[in-house]
Amino acid sequence: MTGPLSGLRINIDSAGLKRRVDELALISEAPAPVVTRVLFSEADMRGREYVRTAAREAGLALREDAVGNIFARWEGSEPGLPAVGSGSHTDAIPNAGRYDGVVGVLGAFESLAALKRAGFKPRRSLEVVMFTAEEPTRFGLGCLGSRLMAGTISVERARALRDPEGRTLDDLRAAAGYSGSLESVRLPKGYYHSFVELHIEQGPILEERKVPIGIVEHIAGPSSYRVTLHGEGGHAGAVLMKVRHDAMLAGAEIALAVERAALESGSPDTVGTVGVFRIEPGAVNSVPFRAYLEIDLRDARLDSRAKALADIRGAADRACARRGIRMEFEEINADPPAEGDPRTIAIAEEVCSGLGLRSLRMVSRAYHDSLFMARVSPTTMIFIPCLNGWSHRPEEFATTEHIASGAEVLAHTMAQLAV
Ligand code: HGY
Ligand code: MN
Ligand code: MN
Repeated sequence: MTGPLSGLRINIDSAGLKRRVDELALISEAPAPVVTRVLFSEADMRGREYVRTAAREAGLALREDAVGNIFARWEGSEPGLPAVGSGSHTDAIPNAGRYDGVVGVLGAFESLAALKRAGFKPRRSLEVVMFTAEEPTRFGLGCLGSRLMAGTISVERARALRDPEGRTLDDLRAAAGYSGSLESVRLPKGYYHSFVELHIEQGPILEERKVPIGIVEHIAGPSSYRVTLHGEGGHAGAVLMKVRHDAMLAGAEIALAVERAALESGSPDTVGTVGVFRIEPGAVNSVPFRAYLEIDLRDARLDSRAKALADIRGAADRACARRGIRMEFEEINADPPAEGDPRTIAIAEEVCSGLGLRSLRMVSRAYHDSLFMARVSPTTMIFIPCLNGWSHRPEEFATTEHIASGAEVLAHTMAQLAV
């Protein structure tokens, strides 16, 4: 390390970090090895308690905001200065793995604990955030906590969100013990000097290239849509094919149009997924009268994402016209991509070379809370490899060595930013 940190000897307690990741994985709505922790579920609440304990063990001071973002802070010698931030999430979609988000929360706690053990004295405060609702499972919209912190979602829109049982954000956060105005979640301007999130890559590139660290210079822009299709039901034996208005088949055509539009968008980064597809009444001998789909469409560039969406909408309109189906096509979210901050990226790269670790600049195709932190602070992400690029499945895996390297790079990067 160069400059004021040259004598800093940071030792990551890799065994302790791995143990904590494995302990948190056991806090789940599903039996091991499956991890599921949906926002404000009983498992999420137990997971939050685990995070609070881990933060205290790392010697950090805790506060929580009105929607349950948890802030773990190490006050610097000049506490009035904008802080250096890090963090990620611990909520998990159904049938998830144990590393997505968790590495960036528990790993950041360990990074700060290692800096404390090394005798580092930060000028700027260092703060780790456990963001509420990074996953869209509860309300259909991801990154709710960081969107509210960054002010990229209106309080009215957040208040209008409903979960599948019709419960509101206000209902659920009150039941979880959170109060205060949603307006208070927004960060004051310039709150963070910089923000660096540690995360598994959720893709195969680092593993394929045998590179231990990725540094994110661009986060793809996510969008999602909900489609409701109204057809005509009836007896599977009695309604002849020529007179049917089968909502499920219209949905099937739309799902295939999503795949075709992503493949033909002209950009290698366009990805389209129909991850939710429900039909009613759901009886083998009854023609589906209604279908409901949710479409996830992303790209590193807005123009090719827009082209893919136009193709999908056109195909959907044609399929519904031909089949006599009424369609409601509603945008849930359509966010622009984010750029990593060049100076923060350069510091992370310099840290890697100082540690003798190869690094690779990358695009993140998954979205993260950093997508929204980049709206309010110079931001980058540190990626570590994961087995076969797998994520959002129980086979998700990252080695203890890679997790520790990620935490070590994060520690040095945050220290460089905090002096
Ligand atoms: O879907 C995503 O990209 C993130 O993992 N929630
Ligand atoms: Mn995820
Ligand atoms: Mn994640």
